[in-house]
Amino acid sequence: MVALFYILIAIAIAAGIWQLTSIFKLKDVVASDRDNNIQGTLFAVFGVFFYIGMIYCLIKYNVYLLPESASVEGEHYDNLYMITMGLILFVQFVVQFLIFFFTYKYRGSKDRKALFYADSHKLELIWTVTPAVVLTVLIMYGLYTWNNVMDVSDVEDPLIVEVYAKQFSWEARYAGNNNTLGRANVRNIKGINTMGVDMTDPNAADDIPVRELHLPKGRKVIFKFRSQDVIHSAYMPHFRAQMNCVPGMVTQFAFTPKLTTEEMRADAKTIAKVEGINKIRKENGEDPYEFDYLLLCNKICGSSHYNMQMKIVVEEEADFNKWLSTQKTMSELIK
Ligand SMILES: [Cu+2]
Repeated sequence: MVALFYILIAIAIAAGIWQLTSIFKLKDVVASDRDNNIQGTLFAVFGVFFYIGMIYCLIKYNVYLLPESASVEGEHYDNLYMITMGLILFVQFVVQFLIFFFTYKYRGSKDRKALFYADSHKLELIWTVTPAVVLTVLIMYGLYTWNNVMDVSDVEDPLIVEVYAKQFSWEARYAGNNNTLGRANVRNIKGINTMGVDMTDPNAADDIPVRELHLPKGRKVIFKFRSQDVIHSAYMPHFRAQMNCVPGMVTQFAFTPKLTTEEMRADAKTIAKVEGINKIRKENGEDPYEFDYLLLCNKICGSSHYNMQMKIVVEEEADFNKWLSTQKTMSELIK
């Protein structure tokens, strides 16, 4: 088998050398008008197929886009995405057309001579300044959006939630009545204190550990992310949020949920998506699926990475408070 492999390599090298040497014969060969016409037409036909394929994919794969943002801040993210995609597609449509069209129009011909054209300062100025201005505006809007989710210094009455990542599950902790999380360290992990909360810290007693994330609609939530072992990434696609969870440090992110789980289930795009999933599930003889917000891990963090998910329930603030009051505090759990 190995010998055959070597023979094949030797044949490939020999064929390569033979092909390379045939370049020297080309110096006396000039493409005829017939050759140029064939090549030019083929290029134009390819251009048409290129556009058909692109438009087909844009329409067909549109269903894979997420439904409307479930957070207020996510709207800016979506705007940025739509503006960027709009610009890219516009430039792409125009530039590709020009490339295909001019290649066809100015295909080789015996009667045509190339024009010597050194440069145009005016043209160069236009194609340098235009992208610079457009990119500056986009980056400024991006920075505004970034500050919106990162700078929480002037937020009134936010909800503080810790999200704790570990191989291979999520845990969360609410800051309790004082809205201040107790200190935590991986060295304090013992028994049911699975997040390593420092019980000597007075702020820790009223903290509420949970295995399902509930969020109130319309109130800004500040997430504090920690990891027990490796780098994970807390990914909440419906809220357009993602932040790395890094061992030994606390990272953060903030957003304001704007659609409850029930409202998102009634969204036309969500309904269509769920119907599509359930059709496949039915064919496989599986139970139907119901939409829920999810927290996922978006870092390949180990063999069961795919298993890292936690359900997120967004509800009206009164329902949220009712649910939170039924959960046990750290001091109730650790006596
Ligand atoms: Cu992970």
